[in-house]
Amino acid sequence: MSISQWSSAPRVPRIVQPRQARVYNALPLVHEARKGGEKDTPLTQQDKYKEIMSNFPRRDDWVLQPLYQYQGFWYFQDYLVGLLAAQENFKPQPSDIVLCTYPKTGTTWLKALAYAIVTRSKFNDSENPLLTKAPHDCVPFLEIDAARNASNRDPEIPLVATHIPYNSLPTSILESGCKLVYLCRDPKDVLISMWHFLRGKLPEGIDKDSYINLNNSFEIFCEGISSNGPYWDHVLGYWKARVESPEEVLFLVYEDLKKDTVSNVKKLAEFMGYPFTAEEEKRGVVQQIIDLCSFDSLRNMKASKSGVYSPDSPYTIQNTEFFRKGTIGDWKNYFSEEMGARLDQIIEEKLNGSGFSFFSH
Ligand code: PAP
Repeated sequence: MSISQWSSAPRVPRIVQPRQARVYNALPLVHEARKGGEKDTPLTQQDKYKEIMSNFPRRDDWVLQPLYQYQGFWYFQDYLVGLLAAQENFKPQPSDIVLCTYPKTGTTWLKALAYAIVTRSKFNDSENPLLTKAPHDCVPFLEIDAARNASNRDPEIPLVATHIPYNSLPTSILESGCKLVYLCRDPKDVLISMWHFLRGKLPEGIDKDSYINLNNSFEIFCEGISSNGPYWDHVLGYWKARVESPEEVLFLVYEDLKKDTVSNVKKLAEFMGYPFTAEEEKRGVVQQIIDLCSFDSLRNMKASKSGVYSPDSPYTIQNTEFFRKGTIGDWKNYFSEEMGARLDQIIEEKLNGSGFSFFSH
């Protein structure tokens, strides 16, 4: 694949003009990768992606690591390597259902629910892998596990998950007719959840408040700069796809899923092609799945308390980090009313005319 094919310009209909990025001099990443004078060592695929990336706009003012802009969105470097690999290599199964989310919008919950629904006739209640494996280990991420190694997938489970925006999904997915399920969440709670998560990545002993300052994170997020952001463009991409092809894209909202879990879980099962029968409803199967996947249930599983997600990738995360509060409106404990109103206004302006609004949920 030649470098020119990896243009950072957005493919397919662009939702908004990407903002003018402050462009920093990119580090010579490929040379970083060849430490110790190994000049003749052939570049790995990852090194090649990093070399390509060094041509992309870069921002150093989000947290932890620089962000690179690709097809209108911002990414951490390792994540973007996975995205580029997925675009180039990922081969979906025709029956695949792709669970699509922006980070911290309820991915873990959606993975658990979808997995429990799809596998309910495969396992009896005491055997369900969700009892012993964390949701992230039951449903692979296409840009992390599945893109790195196709054998990470269980071919009998037609589920993969992704944080990739709609317009950057691998063409193989868009052309395959795979069903997509999108879950989004109130941006104020998303930012707070992300802020906690990223702070948790800082080493012990560091002054977390000065390193990942909430006000700075808020300002930068409002500018559209965050990993996988701008958040509103992520939402808009999937919303527009849902408007165009409702039979291929299901659009869910975390707050609705919290407030009316039963009907949203039924909708999810129906859309995925695994509807509950009247007999199952009578037996209470819907409620059993909801209970199994509830915040308290998942958080208290042994795998959630002790396991590590993706130990062989750059994304080593304690499973406990995926379970914090799981509530609606935690932002009120961190932002002033004015900050909340400002972010609401930005999002509403960005979504204006699309037919979707967070205010109606
Ligand atoms: P990811 O993008 O890194 O995979 P993701 O699962 O999308 O993370 O988001 C984590 C959020 O979902 C956390 O929100 P909080 O920080 O506001 O608490 C987490 O608590 C919440 N969460 C995880 N599991 C559940 C669940 N079963 N029900 C409701 N919320 C959940």
